[in-house]
Amino acid sequence: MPKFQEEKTLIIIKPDAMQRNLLGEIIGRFERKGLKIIGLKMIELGDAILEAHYAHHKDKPFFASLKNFMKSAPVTVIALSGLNAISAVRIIVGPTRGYEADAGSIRGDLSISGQANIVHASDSAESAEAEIARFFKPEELFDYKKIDYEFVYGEEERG
Ligand code: FUP
Repeated sequence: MPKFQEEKTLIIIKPDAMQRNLLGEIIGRFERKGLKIIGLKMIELGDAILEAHYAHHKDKPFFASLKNFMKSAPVTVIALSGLNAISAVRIIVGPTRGYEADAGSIRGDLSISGQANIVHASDSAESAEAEIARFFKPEELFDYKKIDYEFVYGEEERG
């Protein structure tokens, strides 16, 4: 069993999910998994932050359309923590295109698009650190112990 090493990761609940009234459904899935919410807020994204966040896509033909989509309504950004949280969250979210994602994943259950795919989730330790810093000020992140900790993790996993 892996010893508890807290990992933090960044989620964006995208405009399609906000418009389709899926915010509670999505947050509930992360809560039920046992992940701890350490930061949460609603924001509107602008060009500068999207150009930083999607820098790896800036030369792709879909980039302008992706930016327009991400600006089309407010989003909810969430920082989560937990054991192996970065990969655990990517598994819950599923692969990029909803029409290819397994049933049971957020994208597999709730989307059928390659663009309107409900959520963003950090894909590595480096991007998680950069993305949390991009979307949250230090004082917007909370360090606290949850009372379910001893039931979410096994004895040897707890720090
Ligand atoms: P993911 O890590 O699964 O969010 O996927 P990517 O970083 O590859 O893509 C980021 C976003 O770019 C996707 F969520 C949607 C958008 N995208 C498109 O609109 N078209 C594509 O062909 C690929 C990605």
